[in-house]
Amino acid sequence: RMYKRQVICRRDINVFNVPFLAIYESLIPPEEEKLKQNQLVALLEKLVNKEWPAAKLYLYGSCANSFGVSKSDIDVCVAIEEADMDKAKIIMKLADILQSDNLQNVQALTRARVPIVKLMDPVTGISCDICINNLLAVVNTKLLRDYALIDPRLRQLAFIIKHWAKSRRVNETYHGTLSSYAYVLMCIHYLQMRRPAILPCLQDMDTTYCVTVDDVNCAFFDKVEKLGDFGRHNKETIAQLVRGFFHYWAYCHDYANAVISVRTGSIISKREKDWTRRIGLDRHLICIEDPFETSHDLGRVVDKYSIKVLREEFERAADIMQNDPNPCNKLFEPY
Ligand code: 3AT
Ligand code: MG
Repeated sequence: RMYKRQVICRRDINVFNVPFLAIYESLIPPEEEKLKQNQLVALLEKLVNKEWPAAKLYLYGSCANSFGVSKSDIDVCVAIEEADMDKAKIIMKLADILQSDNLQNVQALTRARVPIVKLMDPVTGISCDICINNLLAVVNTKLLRDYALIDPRLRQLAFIIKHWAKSRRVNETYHGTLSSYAYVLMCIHYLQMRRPAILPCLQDMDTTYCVTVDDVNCAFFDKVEKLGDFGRHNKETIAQLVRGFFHYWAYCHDYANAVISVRTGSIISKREKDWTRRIGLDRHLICIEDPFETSHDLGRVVDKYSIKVLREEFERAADIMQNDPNPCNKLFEPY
């Protein structure tokens, strides 16, 4: 009798695979969006090259890392070798140039951590942020894209987690919650830690790609097509992974001592990184190591109020995945 009861009570999480995959599919950008993005980049390249003929444009962030949902803004990096001019001045000049060509709402944000020009293209309706020489972001974009090619479950999981974070308003760094980049790293790390592993640790393998950017050596294995079907020994489904991800961040992560590290494919200790004390504004209440700028904690935006909000949201999501009859709606209910 006991046995029977257990079988009846345990819900089969796999009935939610189909609706979760349907949500994922609905978020994928249609092909024509890519064409419009390329059209805008071509226009920007033409304008930038008039002033700086040797400058190169790179797409980075979600329009290039394969974790972009439909109707996202695009992130563009202009690489200029002009050491004598400071970034703020280049940004001002760039804004001037773009202003004079039919682009709308051109704003130069020179005081941001990463100075950018923001604009909207009325022809394609796409908004865009342009930064100067932020090549580490171009490299971390490639790392994320390469991880996404290894197992389809990463892109599915990350789309669902990003969609949840936006719906629940915990994807707002200016309010002390986490960036999309941080959430994708959390997903990669989670899949690296599964047993059997669903993702390898590319920075721990033979180097096939290597660049040095701003004195940071970025080296990893990028021949991901050679990995075959790396995660095949792990049969976990998307619904199980969504449930497991939230359960981990709600009830298993050691917030007091642990740092998640995609670079090593493991958990490392705060002590080892000297992230145990608050220094300036860095409180290290949730620690996510940047894969290349290893002194950089992507959780540093989180403060003593927003950590509570974040952890309550993880618990809410974990409980919904565990008990709610309709988790695919409840999870994404607007906050
Ligand atoms: P959205 O779809 O726009 O929410 P995204 O991946 O484009 O997601 P962001 O616009 O927040 O994310 O950031 C754009 C890129 O900038 C992503 C990553 O390559 C880089 N980036 C963002 N935050 C950091 C950071 N704190 N450190 C290093 N690189 C970062
Ligand atoms: Mg973006």
